[in-house]
Amino acid sequence: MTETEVPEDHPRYASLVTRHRIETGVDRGITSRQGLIAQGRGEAFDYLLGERTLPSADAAERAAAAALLDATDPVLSVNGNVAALVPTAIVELADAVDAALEVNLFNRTDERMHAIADHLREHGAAEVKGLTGDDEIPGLSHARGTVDADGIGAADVVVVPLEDGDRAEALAATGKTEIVVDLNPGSRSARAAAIPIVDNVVRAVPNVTNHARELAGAESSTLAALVDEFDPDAALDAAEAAIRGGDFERATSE
Ligand code: PTJ
Repeated sequence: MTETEVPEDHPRYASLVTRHRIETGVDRGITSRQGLIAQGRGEAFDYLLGERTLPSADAAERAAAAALLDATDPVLSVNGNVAALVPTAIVELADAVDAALEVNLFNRTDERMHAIADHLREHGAAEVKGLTGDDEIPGLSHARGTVDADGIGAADVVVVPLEDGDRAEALAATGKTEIVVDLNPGSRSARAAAIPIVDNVVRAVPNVTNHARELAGAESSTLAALVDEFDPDAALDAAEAAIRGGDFERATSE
């Protein structure tokens, strides 16, 4: 069954399409098999959140847009799940905030690095970083810490969707402003981030772009105020409260 063959009237259409994208990503050598497990974990949290963008996540997405627009050298990090799920949307976000795209993998192989870079170019990316690998995030062993010196290495603001906790903590320790997209508000990645976005990457990335388009042309002081006013702990608490206090029957009966 291809994406176009998923029955549109199925009550869980959006979820089925997402699963097919990840499956196709694995078949094409873009997504790692661990990416399937990560997706399953994310889906469970999304059920509990009611598969919607919480007001607190929308506020985080607006703060993320402001931080990206106000950045000097913003970079969007792309892994195998992001490339499979939102290739067009991540290229559009990069264009909207004038950010670089960098392939950056937890399970780094040359084959997957090239497959993802090609996939992003097929979806409109003019330039894709990550293949040079001439810098390291301090404190990470092996290829997990490899980045481009003129990409994540030089960035002041980095978006890392679906990130491993160790890497997110090491990146935050470099002093860069870290924006994490992660459906688990208790994950170390979300807790390490200056701006944690607790939302599905398929909703979060287009919504950050929408906010960026609205905020385009705003003064730097306005953008900086939006970032300063954002409270990461309050956002994480709101997501946790939504999960613990949610209407479980409604979320799972669709
Ligand atoms: O392509 P690679 O080699 O860089 O590997 C990417 C994965 C995601 C496999 C790797 O970074 C990994 O193993 O990540 P973790 O430690 O499983 O963490 C992934 C986090 O993302 C978990 O907290 C999930 O709940 C969350 N997550 C999964 N799917 C989504 C998600 N968050 C937002 N949107 C999703 N669709």
